[in-house]
Amino acid sequence: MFDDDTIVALATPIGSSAISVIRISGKNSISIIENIFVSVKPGKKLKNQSTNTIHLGYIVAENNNLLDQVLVSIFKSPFSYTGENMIEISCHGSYYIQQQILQLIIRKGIRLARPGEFTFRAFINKKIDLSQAEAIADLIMSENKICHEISLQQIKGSLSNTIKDLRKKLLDFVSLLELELDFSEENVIFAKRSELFSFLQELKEIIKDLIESFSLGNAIKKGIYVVIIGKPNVGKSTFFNQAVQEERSIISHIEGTTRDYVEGEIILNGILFHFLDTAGIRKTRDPIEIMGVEKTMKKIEEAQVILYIFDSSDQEKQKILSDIQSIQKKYPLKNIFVIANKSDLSDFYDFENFKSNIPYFFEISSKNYHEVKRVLNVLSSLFLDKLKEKKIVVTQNRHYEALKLSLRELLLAHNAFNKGFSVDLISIYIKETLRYLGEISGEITSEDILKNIFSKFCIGK
Ligand SMILES: Nc1nc2c(ncn2[C@@H]2O[C@H](COP(=O)(O)OP(=O)(O)OP(=O)(O)O)[C@@H](O)[C@H]2O)c(=O)[nH]1
Ligand SMILES: [Mg+2]
Repeated sequence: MFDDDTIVALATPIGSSAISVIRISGKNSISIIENIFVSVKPGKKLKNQSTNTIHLGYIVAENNNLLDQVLVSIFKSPFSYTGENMIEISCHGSYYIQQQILQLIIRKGIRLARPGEFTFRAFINKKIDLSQAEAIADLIMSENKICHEISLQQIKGSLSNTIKDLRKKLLDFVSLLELELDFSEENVIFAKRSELFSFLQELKEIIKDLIESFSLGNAIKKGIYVVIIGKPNVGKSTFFNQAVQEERSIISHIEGTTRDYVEGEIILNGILFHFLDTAGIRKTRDPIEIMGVEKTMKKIEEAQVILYIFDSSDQEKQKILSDIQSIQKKYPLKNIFVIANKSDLSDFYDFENFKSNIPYFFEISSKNYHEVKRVLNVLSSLFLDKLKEKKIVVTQNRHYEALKLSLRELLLAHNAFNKGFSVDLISIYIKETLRYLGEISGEITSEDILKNIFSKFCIGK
């Protein structure tokens, strides 16, 4: 995958803008750009300038054809993003100028970069590790505050540092165990068993915690799904429209108004939420409504939050409570919010029984935006608090898989240790644990993994 060609790409989007940035990386970048750049200061040469400096001048093509006035930034190896010699040309942002300068550079023998190739070189030159490279891709894609924060934290190396510390300690132990194997005839013990045991225990907890953080991290990256359910006519669509601040769903007093689900998005406290308004759940013969109810059931499975709405004036309170309790039982890991709606119709409802059984219970009128907003605030705070509890949040599928595999090997090591199995077996399991942990930061990687990660980048990054 890696060659040491000098590469070029447009780092800003194609099309017109105030300025565009063209990036060049590789050992010949400075000497080649020297040939097409004329400084405003007569006689000034790029190769004599110090690193991290900016120079005003012109890009001049063959036959002294002037293309643009530009700023050229110089980064000398190793003080650059890729670790190689780099140049960034800030030119005027017209499509014509971008293409003319790019083509001129290519004619001078620099090739067009592949997607992610700059970041790949940063990785090869140990400027960043793999999980940081992935976080850079996430950062470019992040569209809300929380995703932005999580990816920044990962770029700073929070996950990699944790993994590196764990690996280093494990490596120390495994080296001592291997040493014992070398001296097996003398029957000596180098690795203190009690220390190894408590370390394995500690490691297990840390990895479990990271694995657990994934469901939250993943939900936050993709947005949290909130499915609104309840009997027909209780005010689900009214609540939904208020939440997404749009007349999205049709509201009417006729039962079974919403037959298909309707989706809307909002950002609360920097977290993206997808709300789903669904067909009211009831026994019906209408084939379209039956399909709607089936879809509702499927959406419930996928959601992180179930928002159950009922009509406060409904006489069958006991039946409603037992319905809610069976939902709680069926989905113990989901957050269940319950709303007694249409509270404006009367003051005489008694919900003591509900309040004592349901952690998130609200009496509101969905017609009143401020009351709906109160529910939304509790909802977003719930997820913000969950995030604050976690020091590190795993957001990449690849990390999640590697963590699960390393936990599997670790449990085997732990078990082998408990049962007093031989040192060589324990050391095999620990080495496997090390291997999977090493895949996260990229200390151990296959070419396929690298290709897969860097192909997700855009050209110029
Ligand atoms: N008084 C009062 N009426 C409400 C309130 N919320 C909804 N309604 C009314 O209740 C009726 C049903 O509201 P919808 O939002 O369509 O109910 P739904 O649960 O989506 O109904 P389906 O789609 O048929 O399942 C409409 O006439 C609403 O105006 C409320 O808080 N107070
Ligand atoms: Mg509806």
